[in-house]
Amino acid sequence: MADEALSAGAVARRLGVAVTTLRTWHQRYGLGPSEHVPGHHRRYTPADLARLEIMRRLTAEGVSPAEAARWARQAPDPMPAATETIARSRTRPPARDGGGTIPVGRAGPAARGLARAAMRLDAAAINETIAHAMAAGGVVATWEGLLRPVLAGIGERHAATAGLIEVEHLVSRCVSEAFAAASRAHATTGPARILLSCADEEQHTLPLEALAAGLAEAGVSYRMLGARVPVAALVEAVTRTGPAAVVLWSHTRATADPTQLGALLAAPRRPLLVLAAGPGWRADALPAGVVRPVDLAEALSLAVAVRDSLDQSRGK
Ligand code: B12
Repeated sequence: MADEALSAGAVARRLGVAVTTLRTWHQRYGLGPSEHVPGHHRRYTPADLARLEIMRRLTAEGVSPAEAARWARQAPDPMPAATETIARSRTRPPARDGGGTIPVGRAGPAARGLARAAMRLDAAAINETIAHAMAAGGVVATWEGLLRPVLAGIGERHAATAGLIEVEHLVSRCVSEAFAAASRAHATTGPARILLSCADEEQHTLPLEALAAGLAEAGVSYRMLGARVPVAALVEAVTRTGPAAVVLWSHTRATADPTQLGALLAAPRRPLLVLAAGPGWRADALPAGVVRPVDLAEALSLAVAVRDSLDQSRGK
């Protein structure tokens, strides 16, 4: 190990960060050099380097340094042969998933089966499991009991190992397709009074797709703008279509700029209800008049209530 160990300067160059940043990560988060040769400065081992690469990558993605450090410290030691590749790469995961399982907490056997199918990248089994759950229990039960635990488990494993990206993508794709099929199966008529949109730069669409499928199941028409909607485009859509409710999804702090909500409230055709949905939004930073649902069921019932009150006021 000794001849593979690196000085702080060499590590800083490889990672593209300042030596002072390395020092801060060492002092504040315990991510320092672990090799000690008496009479010399401590040096960074390949395992130290792999942990620092996770730290660099996650902080660059907007994860807080304290949270990134927690994941970095939990990362398993890489194989020596893999370390060089890891250190050179900016985008590849620092440790590859070597099998294992996706944790699903207390979720039932269907979720465990889905997690196993996901690990095998078995799209047919994933699709079948989701379709079966949708047919048996509907959108909310499928989301809460099956999909959410597996998605959260994938996120957990990914954060700890930086692996499973292929699993995350395949499962996301299958979930999207299942929700799209459910939405088509319950095709609604009448004006779309609910507008669904992701915040600017937000790529996490699945919860919004769950809401869309839930609305379709409840017979409520909606319009879905999908991922990464710039605020000007969102306001334009509101101005042109005059929705009664707008649901703006933000999954991470990085996309939760409350001025987007302010723009909706100031739009010429201000919606009756503006929902800030998703874990990105900070409850204490929302403009007055914005509602923050806690889960899919609440978002659904608020949207259905708006539709019902409009129908009543129009004497339908
Ligand atoms: C699938 C996934 C992706 C897919 C998304 C595909 C898609 N079409 O949506 C892809 C691959 C695109 C992706 C990209 C990225 N991702 Co991602 N992703 C996930 C994953 C695994 C699941 C997301 C999801 O659908 N969650 C749904 C449930 C599981 O989330 P939940 O928090 O429990 O949600 C509850 C609340 O939101 C609440 N709720 C409150 N109001 C409402 C309203 C409604 C209507 C609903 C339904 C629910 C609800 O109820 C929900 C449960 O029902 C998560 C892990 C996770 N735990 O979420 C990471 C995760 C969100 N991603 C993460 C990251 C870092 C990224 C990337 C930056 C990675 C990268 N290097 O590019 C990019 C982000 C790009 C961007 N700018 O948006 C991090 C975020 C860390 C952070 N705190 O900031 C996570 C947490 C993974 C991790 N642990 O590191 N991701």
